[in-house]
Amino acid sequence: MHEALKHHKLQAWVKDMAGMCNPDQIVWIDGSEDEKKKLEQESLSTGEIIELNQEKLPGCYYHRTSTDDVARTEHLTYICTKKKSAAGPTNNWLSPEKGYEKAKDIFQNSMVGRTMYVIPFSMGPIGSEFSKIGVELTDSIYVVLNMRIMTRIGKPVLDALGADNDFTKCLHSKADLDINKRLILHFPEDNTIWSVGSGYGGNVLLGKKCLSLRLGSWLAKKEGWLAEHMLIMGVEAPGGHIVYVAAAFPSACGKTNLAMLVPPQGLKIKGYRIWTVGDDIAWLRADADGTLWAINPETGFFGVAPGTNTKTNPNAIATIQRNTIYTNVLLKDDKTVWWEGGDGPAPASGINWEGKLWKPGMIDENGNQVLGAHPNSRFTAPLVQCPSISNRIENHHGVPIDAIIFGGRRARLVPLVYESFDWEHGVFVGTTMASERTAAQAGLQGEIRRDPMAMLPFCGYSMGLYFQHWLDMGNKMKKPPKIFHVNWFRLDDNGKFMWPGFGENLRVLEWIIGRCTNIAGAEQTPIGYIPKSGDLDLTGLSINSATLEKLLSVDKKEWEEETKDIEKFFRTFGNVLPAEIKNQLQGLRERLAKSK
Ligand code: O2Y
Ligand code: MN
Repeated sequence: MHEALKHHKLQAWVKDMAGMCNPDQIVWIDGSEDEKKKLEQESLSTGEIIELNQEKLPGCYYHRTSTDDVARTEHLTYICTKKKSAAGPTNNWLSPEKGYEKAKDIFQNSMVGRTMYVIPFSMGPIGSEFSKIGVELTDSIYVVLNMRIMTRIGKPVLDALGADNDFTKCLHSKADLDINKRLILHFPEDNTIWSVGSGYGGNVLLGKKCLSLRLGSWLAKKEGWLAEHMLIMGVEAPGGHIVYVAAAFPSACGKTNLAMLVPPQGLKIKGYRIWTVGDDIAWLRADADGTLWAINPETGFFGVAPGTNTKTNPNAIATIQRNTIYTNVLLKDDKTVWWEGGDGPAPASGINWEGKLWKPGMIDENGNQVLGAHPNSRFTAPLVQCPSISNRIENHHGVPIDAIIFGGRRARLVPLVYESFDWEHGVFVGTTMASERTAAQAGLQGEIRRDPMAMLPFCGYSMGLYFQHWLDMGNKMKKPPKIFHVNWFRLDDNGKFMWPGFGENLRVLEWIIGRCTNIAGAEQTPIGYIPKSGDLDLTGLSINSATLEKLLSVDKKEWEEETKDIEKFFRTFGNVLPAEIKNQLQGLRERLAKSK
């Protein structure tokens, strides 16, 4: 008898959900190659996916979603807890009764004429102490094929689940793909996720944002670990020692690019190499050895296509040449794909993300440029295809983290890099993370959006308690990682980036690992330790000394203004904001007041 049949709770739940959704049949996903071929054939026959040019892009497929179903829908995403306060002031909230009731109406009979696929999946290496098992029920083959890439699925997961191990109950149905009947609901008290009415990305690949971050953060708080919106990378220094860092950036700040960084020639010759562990999510645990260890719970990249090219991210381009699912990019006549900011010129024509005939330079009825690819169009590709992939992604114990990096997109004020004084100060730095709109986003220039630890859309409980959890984690470690803040996005008076970014960011990482190994110098400032110009190796980089000085400067007046904005933001969290965080803000003010 198969393990799944022995797991009475799993059997009963599948039966129960099928009773509500009423599929024509139920198929248990085993994860085999045969099964994959069958699913591909079936979804090709219905047009759910389109086969791409198999000579140029072997194993690659194309999928288009509804035009109003192209991104995570935060306003339809809820945390459903008995008490509203448990969800905190920054999440949408419903009571579990209301949540189930509203969603049941939409799930009822939503799978009539369809198949319900049962996908057992593991976030993290199967059997690792870090890992969590989920089972997603879905009526979308696109979801099954994506989950195959993004997670570990099938029989080995059922074997690990055994007869009575716990699992997250994940239910998804496309239903009518109606935005007015779309809900993404999280029931942390029931270890359950319900998603209905969407067929896109973060809304439906329930292992990703829903389990790994929203429910993950809830479980992490309860069990004493961290579920974070962070890339993980190894920086191999000359001599072969690898320092692992985890880094959190708000969306659209180049997390995937940094995770796959290619060292510029000068640093490559010096002996630097980068090892990619993950580009989006990190699960971190303090070990008995007193240090912090991290895994990437995923097995794939779900990366943004526009802007990805051989210059910005050569490793991503190499990764997505095979076994990749492309969603909402432009389909070329030769059945290859293209996107704005990609390689090569725009094709003379193609079918765009909306399924319409497209030619370069087309203008819509409002005078706006018609795009070939949706700005949030994506590639789903296996981690193992990345040329810089770390050989430790299957390591059950993960990798030891020496540095945590928080990042922002700030046109002014925030220096290229600074190091916090200690763990508590570093947590405060994480709570102040923010992005600033640039001139490219007309009308809103200068607007600051705060996104603590890049977790505002993803923390499954009250953010104030989440900050407290970060503080408590510091007490669990004999040697907590050093915490840094970076900002690649400072602009000069002409609106030009002052720092070249991309591969050159390794020069900043070099200083960061130098600080971790006590070999790099720094100057103490009111906001933290900052490299003096000679502390960064800038050999071969043409950057003038005035620019560098500005990039590493702390403007007392502007920082005093910043503290007012931080204080205003902190009011969002009311009296749940930990005293330590308030004290840190006060400490920053006092240091600024004392400085010249
Ligand atoms: O819009 C979506 O559904 C995808 S969102 C996403 C995907 C991969 C990595 N990060 C994100 C994000 O929003 O942070
Ligand atoms: Mn993300």
